[in-house]
Amino acid sequence: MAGGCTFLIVANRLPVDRVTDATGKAAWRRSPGGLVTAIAPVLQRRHGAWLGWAGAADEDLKPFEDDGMHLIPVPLSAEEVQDYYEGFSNATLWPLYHDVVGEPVYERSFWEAYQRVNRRFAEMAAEVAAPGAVVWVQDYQLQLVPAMLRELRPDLRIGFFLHIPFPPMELFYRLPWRRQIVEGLLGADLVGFQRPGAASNFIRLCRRLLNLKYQGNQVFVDDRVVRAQAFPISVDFNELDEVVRRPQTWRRAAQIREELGNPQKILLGVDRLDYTKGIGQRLSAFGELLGSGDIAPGEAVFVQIATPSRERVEQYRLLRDEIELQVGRINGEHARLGAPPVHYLHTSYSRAELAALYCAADVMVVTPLRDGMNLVAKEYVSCRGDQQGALVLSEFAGAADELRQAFLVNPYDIDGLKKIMLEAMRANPAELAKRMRAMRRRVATYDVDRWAADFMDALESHDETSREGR
Ligand code: ADQ
Repeated sequence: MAGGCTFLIVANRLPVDRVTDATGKAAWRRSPGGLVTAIAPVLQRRHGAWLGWAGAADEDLKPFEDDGMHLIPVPLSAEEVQDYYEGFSNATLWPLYHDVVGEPVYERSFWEAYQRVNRRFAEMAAEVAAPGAVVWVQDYQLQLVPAMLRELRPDLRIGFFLHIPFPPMELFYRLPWRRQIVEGLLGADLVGFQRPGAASNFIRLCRRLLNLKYQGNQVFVDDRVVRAQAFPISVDFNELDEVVRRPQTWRRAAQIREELGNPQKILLGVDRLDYTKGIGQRLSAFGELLGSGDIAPGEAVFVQIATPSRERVEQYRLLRDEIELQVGRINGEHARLGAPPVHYLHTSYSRAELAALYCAADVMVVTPLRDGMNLVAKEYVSCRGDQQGALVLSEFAGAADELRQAFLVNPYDIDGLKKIMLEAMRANPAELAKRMRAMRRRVATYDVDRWAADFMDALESHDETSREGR
């Protein structure tokens, strides 16, 4: 059975959040975040549809239109949310794919739910896709969908993009269902990753685990060719660049500085509260610099914005307690009345306010232990049209491949982190400008439109000619 959608996005979540307006009526609002910004314009241009979960358990919603997009909700029961989403996706795959920086939970009931929910997504996609339609499946929650969908609808062109890292073979091998996951992904014509290293990890795995032949970035599966390639995701450079051209953004940045007591230097971290982001490491380094007197009292403040996430997963609750303890300890030891050195906030900000924070920050500290890309680093660069500001960036973020002029650091090395944070604080304006100019050139060229266009071009040009090298 085929439907009428010629272009379909399949993602765990729909690109909208439910909000209640002033009259108490429920409405939908486009979700913040990179993926939606990147894909919504492509979807609107192609009059496509987006299939995903609406965010609440046990509800059966009809398809609806919002913001020029046709949205098709996929229902999930409370138990499925627990086992497929919080369980297999966020307690098994997330830590495993991030180099085991958290301990993965291998639970058979989670796997059962993952398969069941992936099948539901595939069946619903098969029903609405028009003959020969293009279907773009997103991220680690839906890795079985490509093969399930291909089985139901071999006529479709299927792309898959993984937003998080893909681990080295030695780690991936631990997964009891490793074979099924790789076979699931191989249902796609094109499997996209953030970094070239992730694509090579995947290709090596196809060879070792499934004994498949490959050449360059092509893997040969039965009579098909699957391409595995890197497409580093990016941000809407022009949108941010435009926001910071408005004088009110800089006025707000100056006001933020004032509110923080006009310190010489403001250091900033903006992250989802996640154990992969290295928040504890950067706070340790900052605390030690205060303790040793390398940073004088009142010289610098650290603003850490940490949006709580996945709070029903135990590791996330523990992390939150740990970070709160650490902030409390640093402030207890080093604060003066009314002037804490660490400002720790859970607030969710508008784009304009976030841009003002980026403009106010002398040093942006991005220190994940592992990260697929990290959009915050690219957003900071996009906002610094004044060519100032220093970016301290972990070598283990995908963004480090492109932002080579950042102050690169190994976040596990606390002494190294201290040194580089000081270096970034003390760098002279000419050096900062040189680094920032180069990074801005990169992000301006490889922006999010380019990412989506490159992926779609590769997917749509994937045809029989790919087999020439066989
Ligand atoms: P995340 O792990 O969520 O994304 P990141 O890439 O940094 O990480 O994106 C976070 C986004 O949320 C940014 O756009 C940021 O501005 C926004 N944000 C964070 N805190 C906020 C706050 N308090 N208020 C408002 N906005 C806030 C996953 C992968 C990444 C990959 C992206 C995209 O883990 O590696 O870069 O997907 O593929």
